[in-house]
Amino acid sequence: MTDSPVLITGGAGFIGSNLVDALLARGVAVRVLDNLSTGKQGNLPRNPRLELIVGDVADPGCVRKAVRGCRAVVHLAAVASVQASVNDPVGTHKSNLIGTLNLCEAMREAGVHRVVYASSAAVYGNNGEGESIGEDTPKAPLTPYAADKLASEHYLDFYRRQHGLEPVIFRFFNVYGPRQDPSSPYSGVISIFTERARQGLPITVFGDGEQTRDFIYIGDLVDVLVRALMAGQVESGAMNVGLNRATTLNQLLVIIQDLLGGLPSVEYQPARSGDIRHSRADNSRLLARYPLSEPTGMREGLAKLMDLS
Ligand code: NAD
Ligand code: UD2
Repeated sequence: MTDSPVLITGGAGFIGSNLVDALLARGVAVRVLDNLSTGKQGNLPRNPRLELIVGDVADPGCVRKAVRGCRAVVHLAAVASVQASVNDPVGTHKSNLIGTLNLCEAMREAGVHRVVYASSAAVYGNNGEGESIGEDTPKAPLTPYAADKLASEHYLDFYRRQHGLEPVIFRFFNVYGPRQDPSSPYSGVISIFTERARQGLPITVFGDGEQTRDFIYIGDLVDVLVRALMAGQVESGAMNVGLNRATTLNQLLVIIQDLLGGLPSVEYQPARSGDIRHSRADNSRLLARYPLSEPTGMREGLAKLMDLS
């Protein structure tokens, strides 16, 4: 194995910092490029094999410097909040699309081929609701965030055809686990519920709590990301990353209550406008390529997240 680092853009964030830990544990050197907008230096371990470049993917010079000498890239840097993209489409576009283009150009120049990309189930909008959503479901990017994710997929595919890039495009469903930031009302529901439950603060459910999501534990996601980085060959086309399992918010709350031995008050408010009722990944393409032997169950994942296992 060469000693050149894997570059993780957005490596100081929730998913990125968990991936950093996994790669370092496997003896892989890591370079992180992060502007620390939502990521934190404190998410990263002190390790001589880890280098942090504080900089912006929207800055081509900075991306060029970060890519130089790397063996592969995992591109996670983005403004991950859909609401932020609705409030500031131009500002978030610089991170979420221009950042991807800068990376493609820098990789082409440096002769780096492999890039694992974090797209999102948001590209499907409300299509496929109630079914398990396959990759060929018509796309309906309803927000600037989703439009930039889908456009990034297309640009990566252009660089694959034109310049020999090897993109692995993953559409993440709902990821949860340690270091997911609960501080915004639009943070992942599990990070909000568990944080509030532990602090004894009231919990708000938008709607009747019977909406479902396909939650995947960060450890399982990271495992897939590492395998995609190391894979000999990759195929074109995007892959859903989810477990094809539906969990209601009410079921989540029961498990959290069970694990903590109680729950603060739970208030049901009207559903958020535009909220998706059911979201579940058809993950057959993923499983054919990266089988998940025993994905983490909800109870086990929530226990790990709350440090109870
Ligand atoms: P996060 O906010 O914790 O991580 C994003 C990281 O990117 C942060 O460290 C942030 O500081 C950094 N960043 C943002 N803009 C940047 C820029 N212009 N230049 C450099 N760094 C920048 O969010 P996350 O949940 O870890 O998300 C990681 C990726 O996965 C994102 O691309 C997100 O859109 C995607 N995703 C996440 C989920 C999920 O459930 N968490 C679902 C679908 C897709
Ligand atoms: C996820 C992504 C979003 C986008 C979308 C695409 C996260 C955090 N969000 O949104 O970026 O990709 O998928 O489909 O990954 N809820 C409550 N109480 C709370 C918070 C949330 O009831 O305090 C509800 C919320 O209304 C929704 C469900 O919980 O019905 C899940 O919300 P979420 O923001 O975790 O995830 P989602 O799927 O809406």
